[in-house]
Formats: sequence, C-alpha cells, structure tokens
Amino acid sequence: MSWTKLWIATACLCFCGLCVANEVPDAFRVPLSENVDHVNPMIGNGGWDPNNSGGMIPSTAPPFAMTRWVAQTRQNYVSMTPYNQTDTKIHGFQGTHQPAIWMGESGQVVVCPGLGTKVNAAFEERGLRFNRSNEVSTASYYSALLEVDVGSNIFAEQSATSRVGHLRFTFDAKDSSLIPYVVVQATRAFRLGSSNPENTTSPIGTITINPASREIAGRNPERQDFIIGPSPAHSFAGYFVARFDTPFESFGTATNATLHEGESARNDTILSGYVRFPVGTTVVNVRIGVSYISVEQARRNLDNEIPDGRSLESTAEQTRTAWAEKLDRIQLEGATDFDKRIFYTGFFHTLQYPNEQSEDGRYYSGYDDSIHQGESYTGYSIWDTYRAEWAWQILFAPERIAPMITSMLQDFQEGGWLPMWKNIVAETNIMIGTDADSMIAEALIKGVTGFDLDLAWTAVHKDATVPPEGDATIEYDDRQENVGYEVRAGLSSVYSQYGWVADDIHSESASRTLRYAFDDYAVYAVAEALNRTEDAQYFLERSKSYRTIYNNATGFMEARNADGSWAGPDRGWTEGDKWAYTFDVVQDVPGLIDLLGGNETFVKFLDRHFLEGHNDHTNEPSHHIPYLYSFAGAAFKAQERIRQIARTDYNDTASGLAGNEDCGQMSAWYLFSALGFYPVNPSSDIYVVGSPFFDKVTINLPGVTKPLIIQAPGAPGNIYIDSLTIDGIVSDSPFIRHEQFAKGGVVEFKMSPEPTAWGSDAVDSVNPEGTSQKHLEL
Ligand SMILES: *[C@@H]1O[C@H](CO)[C@@H](O)[C@H](O)[C@H]1NC(C)=O
Ligand SMILES: *[C@@H]1O[C@H](CO)[C@@H](O)[C@H](O)[C@H]1NC(C)=O
Ligand SMILES: *[C@@H]1O[C@H](CO)[C@@H](O)[C@H](O)[C@H]1NC(C)=O
Ligand SMILES: *[C@@H]1O[C@H](CO)[C@@H](O)[C@H](O)[C@H]1NC(C)=O
Ligand SMILES: *[C@@H]1O[C@H](CO)[C@@H](O)[C@H](O)[C@H]1NC(C)=O
Ligand SMILES: *[C@@H]1O[C@H](CO)[C@@H](O)[C@H](O)[C@H]1NC(C)=O
Ligand SMILES: *[C@@H]1O[C@H](CO)[C@@H](O)[C@H](O)[C@H]1NC(C)=O
Ligand SMILES: *[C@@H]1O[C@H](CO)[C@@H](O)[C@H](O)[C@H]1NC(C)=O
Ligand SMILES: *[C@@H]1O[C@H](CO)[C@@H](O)[C@H](O)[C@H]1NC(C)=O
Ligand SMILES: *[C@H]1O[C@@H](CO)[C@H](O)[C@@H](O)[C@@H]1NC(C)=O
Repeated sequence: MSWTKLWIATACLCFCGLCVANEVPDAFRVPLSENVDHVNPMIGNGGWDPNNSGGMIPSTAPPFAMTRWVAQTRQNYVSMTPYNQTDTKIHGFQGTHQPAIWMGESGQVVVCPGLGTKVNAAFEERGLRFNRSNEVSTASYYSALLEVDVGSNIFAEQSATSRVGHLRFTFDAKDSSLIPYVVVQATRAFRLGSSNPENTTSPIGTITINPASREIAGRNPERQDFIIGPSPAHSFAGYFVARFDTPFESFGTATNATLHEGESARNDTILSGYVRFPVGTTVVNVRIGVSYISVEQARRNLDNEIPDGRSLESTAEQTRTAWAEKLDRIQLEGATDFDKRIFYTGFFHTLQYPNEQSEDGRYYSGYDDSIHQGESYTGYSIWDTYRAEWAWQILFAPERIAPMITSMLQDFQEGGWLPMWKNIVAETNIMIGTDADSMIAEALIKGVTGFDLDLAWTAVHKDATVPPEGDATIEYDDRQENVGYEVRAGLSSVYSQYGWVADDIHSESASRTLRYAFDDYAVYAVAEALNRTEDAQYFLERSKSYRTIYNNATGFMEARNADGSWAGPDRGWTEGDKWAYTFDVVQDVPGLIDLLGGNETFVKFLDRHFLEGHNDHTNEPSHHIPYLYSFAGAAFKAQERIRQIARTDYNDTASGLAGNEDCGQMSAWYLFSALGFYPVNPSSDIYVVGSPFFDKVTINLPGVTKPLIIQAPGAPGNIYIDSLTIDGIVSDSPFIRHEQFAKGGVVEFKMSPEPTAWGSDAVDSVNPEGTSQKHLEL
C-alpha cells in the first residue's frame, strides 16, 4: 500500500461516502436543483497565465455577497488569485474581497486549522496537502481533506452567507500527542506588485481573543491598489469576529511564526491569533462575521446572518436556495450536460458582482472616509460590464438595479464622480471612459425606477462636460499613480479644440475618442428619457465625433495628435488594436457602415477581420463584432461566427474561459448568445438576434407572470435562422426590442442547416411606426 493509498484508506474509514471523487453529500444538495448542480466553480480558474484565464476562484457565497470564501492555496495580490489549480497545499480559508484577478485584495481574514504538537501560524508552515480528486466545490459548499501526517487529517468544510463565513473542521488525530487548533490571521506581508516578489509591505493589524465568548476578533487595514486611485481612505480596515462553538484549551497571538503564548491582544504586522482545543476534540464549527465598519458590526453581521446553533448544513441550504432562486429561472431543453455546465456556471458568475458593501443599512465609504446610511455596492469593472453583464442583471436581478444605481449616485456625492472601476471601497481609475453613463441610460430605457433622476442627470452631465484635474498636461496612463479621478481624460481637447483626444497629450487616445462618443450617446439617451430635448440633441450630435479619427486613406480608425497628424495605426489603443476599434461604434452602426463604404464593403471588412484572425474574443472590444454582420444584411454570417466563438472560447474545464471573466461580461456574452440575442448598443432597448443554441429555453423573469419561451427546434445542429415569430407575429428583422419579450411570450425560431436570406432587411422593420429617427440609431 503506497503512502497515498494509506492516506485515502484512512480518509475512507473516517469519512465514508466522501471519498467518491467530487460527490456532493446529499445534505448539501438541499434544495434540489439540477441547475445549481451544473455549476462548476472551478471553471475560469485555470489557464497558464492571468491574461489567458478567467481569473475566477472556486468560492462559496450567495449572489452579490460582500465576502467570498475560498481555500487559499497561495498569496493573492494584483494579478494573482488566492486559489490556483496547480497548487497542492491549502494554507487556510480566506474571506476575500478581491473582486477580480486584476484588482487588489483588501481587509481579508484567513482561518486555518491545524493538528500537531506545535502551532504553525506562518503562511509558509501551516499549509496542508490536499488531493484535488476528492475535493468538493459547489456554489454553496466546499470541502477538502487536509493531510496532516500519515494517519491524521482534517476534513475541512465551508459555506458562507454574504458577510459571514461558516467553517467546520473535523479533526482525525492518530494519537493524543496531536492537539487540534485554529489560526486566524489578521495581517500579512503582501506583494506590492507582480513584478518584484521581494517588494512587500505589512500593515499593522489587531487581534483580540476572548475565551469567555469563544471569539477571536480583529482588524486588517491591508488595502492593495489604493495608490492608483484618488481616495486614500485613511481609516479603511476589514474587521472580523470569529466565534467558535468549542471552548478553548489555550490560546495566544503570533507574529508570523513566533508565538506569544497566552497573550490575548496585540497590534502588529503579520499578525494572527490561535486557539487550541482539548485533545480528542473532533468537530469544531467557526463562523466569521466580517465588516468594513467595526468589530461590533462584524459581530452583529454574524448574529444576523448565522446565529448561534445553526448547522453548516443549514447555512449551505440558505445559500443554495439563493442560487436556485436565480438559476432555476432558466430551463434548457436540447442542451447537453457539457452545455449546461458552461451555461449555469456562467449564470453563477454573472451574479457574483458587484458585491454588497452595506451592512445593516450602513456602509463605510472610502471616497470620504466615513460611514453613511444606505445600501451600497462595490466591485464592478464598468468598462467591461456595461456591455452585456448589466443587461443580464437588468433581466435577472431587477430588484438590485435601482439600489445599485443609487449606490453609484452615492459614490458621486461622496467622491464627486460616478465610478469607473470601484474596488472594495473606492475608485481605482482602471480602464477608460465613463460607461456608468450607459448603465444609467439602459436602466432608464428598460423601465427601471426607484432612483433619483435629477441626481442621475447631474452625474452623467458632469461626466460629459467636466474634464478631470490637470487635463491639459496629465497623461492619465493606465494605472498612473497619484492622480485624481481619471474620468474622461482628454475631454477638454475633444470638444473645445480638436474633436478627438490628442495622442501626444493623453494615453489610449484613440480608444478614448471612440469611448467618449459612445458615452455621449448614453448621455443623449438619459436626456431623451428625461425629456431634456435640447440636451439630447446636443449629445446626439457629439456622439458622432467618432468620425474624426477615421483615416480614409487606410480604412481604419487611428489616433491623431493635437496638430491633426495621424499618430500611427498601433498608437492610442487600450486592450485592442485598430481592427477591434474600427468596429467600436455601437451607437451608430449604420453611420459606421456608411463611413467604411457601405454594406458590401463593410461585410468584406468583417470577413477579413475574422478570416485573418483579428477577432480577439478574450477581450471585450471584440465582443459585439460578430453581431455587426446583421446590420449590413448578412445575418447568416453573424450566426456562423457566434456559434464558432461559443465553441472555441468556452468549455467546462478550469481553463474553459478563453479570456478574463471581467466581473461577468465574458459569461454574459455566452448567455445572451445562447438565448439568441445580444445588446450590441446597451444604451438602447434593442437586442441584435444571433443564433439560439438550444431547442427550447423557458425563462421565468423575476416579477413577470408569463414565461418567456424561446423555441428553436433543431438549433443544436442547425445554426441558421429561417424565420422568426414573436408572439405569433412574423419578424424579418434581426433586431428585437426589450419590450417585445420583457413581459414574457413566445419567441419562435425556425432553424435551417443552410444559410438563408432571413434578416437582410433589418433597419426598416425595427422601426415599425416608420417615424422615429431614433430607432435607426442602432
Ligand atoms: C497558476 O500557477 C501556475 C504555477 O505557478 C502559474 O504558471 C499560472 O500562471 C497560475 N495561473 C493563474 C491563472 O494565475
Ligand atoms: C496581461 O494583461 C495586462 C493587463 O491588461 C497587460 O498589462 C499585460 O501586458 C498583459 N500581458 C501579456 C503578456 O499579454
Ligand atoms: C489523489 O487521489 C487520486 C485518486 O484516489 C490518486 O490517484 C492520486 O494519486 C492522488 N494524488 C495525490 C497527489 O496524492
Ligand atoms: C515597490 O512597489 C511600490 C508600489 O508599487 C513602488 O512604488 C516601489 O518603487 C517598489 N519598489 C521596489 C524596490 O520595487
Ligand atoms: C515568516 O515565517 C516563515 C516561516 O518561518 C518564513 O519563511 C518567512 O520568511 C517569514 N516571513 C517574514 C516576512 O519574516
Ligand atoms: C492596539 O491599538 C489600539 C488603537 O491604537 C489601542 O486602543 C489598543 O490598546 C492597542 N492594543 C494593544 C494590545 O496594544
Ligand atoms: C417625459 O414625457 C413623457 C410624455 O409626455 C411622459 O410620459 C414622461 O413621464 C416624461 N418623463 C419624465 C421623466 O418626465
Ligand atoms: C474617402 O475616400 C473615398 C475614395 O478613396 C472617397 O470617395 C471619399 O470621398 C473619401 N471620403 C472622405 C470623407 O474623405
Ligand atoms: C444595408 O443593409 C441593411 C440591412 O439589410 C439595410 O437595411 C440597408 O438598407 C442597407 N443599406 C444600403 C445602402 O443598401
Ligand atoms: C478547454 O478545454 C481544455 C482541455 O481540453 C483546453 O486546454 C482549453 O484550452 C479549452 N479552453 C477553451 C477556452 O477552449
């Protein structure tokens, strides 16, 4: 018997039934939901480097949770997640706030069990081997068998609510020399960047231990990323209270590997607290409440969300119920298990962000470093998510949309601007443009109410009219440190001087010019929804400024300098190139087609884009491009490309996301595409029809009594559309209005194995009244 087999045999004796690879115990499959069973939280965690991976972690938490819990296999920082497929040891269970691989962590807490003659508190020493073949990871429950020594192990189980982690450790000691203990880490030395592993810093945190209440409480002021944002948030910290169900035998604090036996309070760097349990203790439950406000609030969160006496099974059931409530809204027919794993894991990903930031109706704001009344959200990469992720949330989490917008408006009041990439408690200035404008426009257009319309107008109008500090001289390069709010850097040069963002003054100039034109369209759409006719006219006009960087001589969008000269085809782009960005005009596709030479030329240009390998679905600027064929009378080519991308860029393995998940946008593309339509211009109510993937999809939209049924018999094998009827009315148009299905109904596709002429007469029929010019502004 090999060492490994012996270990497995031991595990089997103690935890029979759990040795079957990846079997979820029945107690953790309540309520029953096949859709939740199809979620594989490992999808998106693999990949050979962060740029080619989803950057996701197998975390346990309910939708939009403030904190997600994950087995920690390595230290996380900007560009590194806390769990990695290649690792063999677990160093604890982390309550993480890191929303995406590109962003920094802040205010986290780690809880690590141990079994031994001495307490291993240091990260490097406390890691325990585990075998991924008997690890269980679901949306609501995670478990792993941690190997201590031959014959001894710890079975670790995890669930969580939004602000409380629930861990259960079952200690199996081969003899009485091994003492069960748990370490709770407040602070660590963290890497300041990925380039230099030696460049670390360690903030001073706090640990207090109270044996009477069986609690370890603490404070962790770690805040990565802060240097790139304008808000120092001086008093920021993550607070926590870990409450155990088992009395302590002894306790102490630790600074890295050094133990301070019997000490009950300390402020220090690389700081932990530890508690030992009586020899022979088998099961220890610990619940860890977290807060951005205070230790007291962390304790209240604990008592509110997982009161004393609640079992891990009950916590997991509550969290699984929350997932089932969402995922069971869509039923697929004609989808394989492989398809369902991609689909429902994608759905799971789209409802993880943004994260709840408020606690009991109060929240800490890093913008003004103080506590406010209200509901708040954080953790959104708006440059990514305004595209389709937000449209998906408007459909499937409508109850959250007004509070999310109200939260952005609070950010505006406290920090002066709507967010761009708000990470944890404040802005980070990452990526370009003010696409929050589009999120507000889309919500208004799709009928969301319950937020302050005047304030919303003030905020988007400021985005569109007030340049950032030092606009004439500060470059606002990607992740530039020690600058103010970036917002529309270069705005002053676009409208008062050149008509474009000058490449010799600002970074990412050409991408910015295009983005600001779109954002102007979003502001137009807000003005239109608010009956501000003159403002609407003005911003609609400005939204055409994308034309200023079209170089007629080369046939591409190109960056320009202040003097009007072309800066070169490879200059001025952010996360894309002249190919992707020449198609970056979703607010006026007919205008773009004209500019590029008409339908036929445009279709040929799209063909070159795909055939020559320029489409890069791993990043957002390409996401809408396959759908553009439908605007030029070549819907069948859109159908081909969409199906091809779904095949090549998504699968059900850890490396199944070809690009970064980017807070749900990568999956939102798949989900909408699978249903058969996509919001190419999110500042509108129009979706572009693609090619539905499945025979039949039944959707129960929240708050809507009638189901939405999308029928496409034969779709798995037949990718082309022969005809479309919506509630019995024939449509020859590859465009669907939000109101055509938002109240339920039947969308029926007839599919074909061969390309058809359907969808070549588009722009006329999307405008059935034949009057309003605005419907042509697709
Ligand atoms: C996982 O770890 C391996 C080995 O250190 C590394 O090459 C890879 O980039 C990591 N994956 C991600 C997504 O960070
Ligand atoms: C990975 O992505 C980051 C952020 O977008 C970028 O700065 C970096 O250059 C990329 N690295 C590679 C090798 O593509
Ligand atoms: C993990 O368990 C599997 C299945 O029991 C076994 O084949 C494999 O060798 C184990 N791996 C390690 C690293 O122990
Ligand atoms: C360490 O990182 C900080 C923050 O990014 C940077 O300012 C500093 O120059 C780095 N120092 C070294 C020695 O790499
Ligand atoms: C912490 O302790 C571990 C284990 O002794 C050691 O490897 C590591 O270098 C220490 N870290 C610091 C920052 O001293
Ligand atoms: C830790 O720091 C806080 C705040 O300065 C202080 O109130 C507390 O007494 C300190 N605790 C210890 C054990 O030094
Ligand atoms: C805009 O005008 C329309 C038509 O008069 C009206 O129904 C709507 O309530 C107005 N909207 C706002 C926000 O004032
Ligand atoms: C662009 O070039 C074409 C032919 O090369 C010409 O017909 C057209 O007028 C030019 N358009 C502009 C705006 O210069
Ligand atoms: C381009 O194609 C669209 C979609 O079929 C059509 O509505 C439009 O009239 C065409 N434009 C021209 C100039 O033919
Ligand atoms: C998914 O499958 C694995 C294993 O076959 C491949 O290694 C990945 O490249 C693939 N990922 C994508 C996005 O297709």
